Amino acid sequence: MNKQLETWVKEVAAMTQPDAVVWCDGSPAEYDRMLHLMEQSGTAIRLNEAKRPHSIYVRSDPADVARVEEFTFICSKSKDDAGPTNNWKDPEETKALLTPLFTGSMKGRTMYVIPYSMGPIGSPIAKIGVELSDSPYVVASMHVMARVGTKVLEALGDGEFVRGLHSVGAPLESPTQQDSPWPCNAKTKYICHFPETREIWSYGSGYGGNALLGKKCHALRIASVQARDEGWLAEHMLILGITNPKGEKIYVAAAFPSACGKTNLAMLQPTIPGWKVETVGDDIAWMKFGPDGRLYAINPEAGFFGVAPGTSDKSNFNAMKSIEKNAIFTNCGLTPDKDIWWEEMSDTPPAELTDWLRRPWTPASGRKASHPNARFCVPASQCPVISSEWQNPAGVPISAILFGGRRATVMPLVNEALSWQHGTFLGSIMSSETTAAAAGAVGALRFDPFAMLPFCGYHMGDYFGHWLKVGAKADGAKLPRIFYVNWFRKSAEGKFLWPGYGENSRVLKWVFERVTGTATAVDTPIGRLPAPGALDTNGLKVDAAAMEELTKVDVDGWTAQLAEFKKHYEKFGDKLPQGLKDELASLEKRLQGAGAKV
Ligand code: TSX
Ligand code: MN
Repeated sequence: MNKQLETWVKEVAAMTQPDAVVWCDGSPAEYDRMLHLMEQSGTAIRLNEAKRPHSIYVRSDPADVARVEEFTFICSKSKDDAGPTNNWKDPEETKALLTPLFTGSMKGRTMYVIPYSMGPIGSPIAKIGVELSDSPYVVASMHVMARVGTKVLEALGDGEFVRGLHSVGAPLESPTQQDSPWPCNAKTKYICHFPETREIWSYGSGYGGNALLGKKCHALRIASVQARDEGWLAEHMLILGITNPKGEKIYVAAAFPSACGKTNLAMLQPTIPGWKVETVGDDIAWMKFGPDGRLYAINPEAGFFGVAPGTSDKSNFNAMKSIEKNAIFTNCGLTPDKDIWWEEMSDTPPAELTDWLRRPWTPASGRKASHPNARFCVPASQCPVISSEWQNPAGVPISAILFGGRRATVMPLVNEALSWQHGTFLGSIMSSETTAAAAGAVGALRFDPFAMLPFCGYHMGDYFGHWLKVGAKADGAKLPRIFYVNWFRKSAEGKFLWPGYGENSRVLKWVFERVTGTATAVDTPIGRLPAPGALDTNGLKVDAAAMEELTKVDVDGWTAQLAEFKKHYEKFGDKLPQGLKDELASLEKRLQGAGAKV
């Protein structure tokens, strides 16, 4: 038994005062015990065994439905280490602030000790953490999303682990007190990260990224700091394998901001004959250089915790197949025959159901049956196109990295970076246009560099520098090629120019053939665009004018954006690496050379 773990568990139990401490073994019997506990407490409803075997339906408290960025803190010793894009708190002051909250916070509950491995157990890229939580929902979800239990403790031995402390912050003060179906602290929530000591303290929420500490807190915020210190990459990226009709295969990693369809791309069904896409991961990639000098990626997770609304046979057939059994559904609608439903799952909604707020609902209700952040949680192994390599401890060799955003204008369908440094520049200016739904002016650019803005555990300027360093010390010929893609270009009339979804396989094909050296490109001021005819449009119903619009350089549009890029860069002050300043200056020069109106 790991002595440090034993001591820490005792210390936390003394503080939080649970009725019992249970060490999780990770067994299927333990998973079933958690489901039963949730049914008994009113947290979960068992779904129709004939329709959705071995699955449960959960509704959270309306005050606990999403990650709480305004209460998420990076508690590094120096405020400057957290940088301008994170909330910062002093580590000692934070522990002094949170200790009274955690004191007695597990009264009347069980504290579960959840040893977990992010990545295949024993993989040289994997890391171990232990989450202490008073939530059976967290135990069950961690079973799905990570490798948990005794086998992790065996692999840990006397080694180091990330310490994750989690409480829903709703102690039961007396044995007769009626528990809430979704215990949480409606008023007070703190998601605090201590990167220097590899600790996470999460209080008050039982939902998603706030509570399943292996995911965003460990695999991105803490791991990004470990990756910086140890020379690897912890990224908010999907990983897919793509095979051509000859049976040749490459692996691609891709980062997109939210609402760009990362899970859909990871499980894509190609429309072009003979091509195959297989899923390695849909959210996080940990990448390290192998002995051969290539960059290898693992998916540190073991399941998918995906946004449910919008998921359908049309948008993601393989996700719909993945969730047929052994699933945990949160905050969607419940049909009278105890199955789940959410917006866009089917063309015709059920005639009646119960919505996520436990109210009767009909299509005429004029409101949504599911919360926009309703989720499914399922084992990755259930995906029909899961890659045979998804648990390879060595990872998969990455040949290309895609960045992208949701842009109605300016950004072409696909653009290949001129170099690793230029690719890092493209990652740093990743952005989406704000819509009427979000705060700020409609059409203004919202930057989300590398899709890491809410997930980087240190100063983003240093993060950019880390990317440049990784590229500089690698063998350039073996580095992945970098591309910027945009599925969301619109015409002047506001219609999507590109059909997206399965048709994105045409873009993946060009990426594949750039990597293997068989597709042609033209050098432009912004990067390398598909040469005329290089993009496979066989059988595609997109007219020539739209294709032209999708694959040309909008010199004036790019030029107009330079000022926004500069303003975005000013945030990072003197931590903005010289290499990125150089890239911005070179881009400006190339655009001027192309006759941009200044
Ligand atoms: O996921 C999406 N992808 C990637 C798929 C592999 N979405 C959904 C985004 C929200 C999660 C997309 N939406 C994509 C896309 O490529 N493209 C679009 C925009 C679009 C929407 C509807 C149509 C076309 C484009 N419909 C018709 O053309 C009929
Ligand atoms: Mn994500």
